[in-house]
Amino acid sequence: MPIQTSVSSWEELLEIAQKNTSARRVRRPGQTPSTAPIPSGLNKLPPDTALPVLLYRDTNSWCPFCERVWFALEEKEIPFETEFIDLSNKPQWYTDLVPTTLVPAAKIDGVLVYESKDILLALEERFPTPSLLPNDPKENAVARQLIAAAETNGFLAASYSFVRTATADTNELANLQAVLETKLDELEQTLGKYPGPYCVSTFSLVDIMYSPHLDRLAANLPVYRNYHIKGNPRFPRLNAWFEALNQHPAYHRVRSDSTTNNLLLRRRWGVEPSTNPLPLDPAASESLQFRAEAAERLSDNREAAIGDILKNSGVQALAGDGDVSAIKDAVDFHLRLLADYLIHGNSVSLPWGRVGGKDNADPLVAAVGAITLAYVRNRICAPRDMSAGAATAFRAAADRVLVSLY
Ligand SMILES: N[C@@H](CCC(=O)N[C@@H](CS)C(=O)NCC(=O)O)C(=O)O
Repeated sequence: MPIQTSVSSWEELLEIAQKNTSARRVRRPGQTPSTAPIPSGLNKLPPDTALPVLLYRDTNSWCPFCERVWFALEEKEIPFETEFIDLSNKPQWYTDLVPTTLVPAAKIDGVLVYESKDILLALEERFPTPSLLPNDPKENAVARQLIAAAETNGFLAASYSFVRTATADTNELANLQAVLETKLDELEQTLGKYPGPYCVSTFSLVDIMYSPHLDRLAANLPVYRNYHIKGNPRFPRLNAWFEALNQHPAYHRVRSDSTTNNLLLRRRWGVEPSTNPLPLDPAASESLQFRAEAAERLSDNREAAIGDILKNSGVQALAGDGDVSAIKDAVDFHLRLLADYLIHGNSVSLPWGRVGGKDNADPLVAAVGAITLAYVRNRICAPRDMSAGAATAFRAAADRVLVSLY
C-alpha cells in the first residue's frame, strides 16, 4: 500500500500551527477526555498555589448546567481545577459526596456546593469582582428573582418537550411549539425591561443561566423541528442578546458548536432530524485563527486521535487478516492531509490533487482515508476537544479534503 509522503510531518505541522494560535490545552494521556482546557484565570496565581475552586463536571462537556458554572468561572477569570465525572459510570465517591449525584458540583475553598444556580451564587459571594449581579439593590433583587425563575418558569421543560418528544403527530408538535413560543415571548419581554441587550442592565448570572439552553435550542430547532430562533422577526431582542453574548471571550471558550449540539441530540436522546444540517458558518470555517487552533489540536493530540480511529471507526476491519500497520499509516497520512489543509488550504484548490478514490492505484488507502475523515469530522466535540470556532473550521476542512480526494 504505497502512500504519498509529500505532506508535512506532524512535527512541522505542529510547529506552524502553534505559531498561528495561542490556544493550548493540557494532554491527559490514557484518560477521558484526552485533553482539557486551561482556565484563563490560572495565570493570575503563582504556580503551585492551591486553587480556590474545584469544579466537578461531565467528561464530555455536554452538560448545559456545567456550562453555566464554567462560563461564570471564565467570565470572572477565577482560577480553578476540574475533576471530570463519567456520567455513564459515576464513581461511588462522587455519589457519596453529592446528595443529588448530579453534575455540576464544586468545592469553593473546600466547601461543597451543588446545583448550578447555587454554585453560581456562591461564586458571586466569594469572588464579587468583576460582578455578575447588578450593584443597585432593587435591580439586584430582580436579577435574583430571574435566576430563580429560570429554573421554575417552565422554560426548560417547554424546550425539552418540543425538541425531544418523539412524535410525528403534527398537532402535538404544533402545541409543543406554541408552549415554547410563549416561553420565548416571556424572555423577549424580560429582555425589554432594562436598557441594553441583557436580561438586566448589565451582563449577569441571569444571562448565564439561559445561555447554554438557548444555544442548544438555536442549534437544534432548525434541524429537528424546522423552527428558527435566530433570524426570527418574532424575537428581535433574543437575536440582539445572542449578538451581545458573542462579544464575550468567555462564551467562546465554553460554548459548543451547532454540530456538536445536533449530533448529541440524536446520539444521546435518539431524536431524528427533520432536515439536513445547516451549512457550517463560513466565517469560522475560514478564520485562520480557528484553523490554526484546529490544526494545533489535531497535531498535538494525534496519538489519541489515531488510537481512537483505529479502535472505534471500523477502519481496522479493512485489514482483514492483513497488515494493521498499513491501515495505521493510511489513517496517519489522511490526518496529516487534514492538518496541512487547515494550515495552508484556505480558499485555494487543494495542492495534492487526487491521491485517493478512483484515481488511486490502491483503493484500500482511499477507503481508509474516507472513513478516517468522515469519522473524525463528526467525532470531535466542542468544547471538549477544541473551541466551537475551531471545531467548525475542522469539520469544514474535513469536508473539503474528502471532496477533493474522492
Ligand atoms: N438542577 C441541576 C441539574 C443538573 C443535571 O441535570 N445534570 C445532569 C447532566 S446535564 C446529570 O448530572 N446527569 C447525570 C444523572 O442523571 O445521573 C443543576 O442545575 O445543577
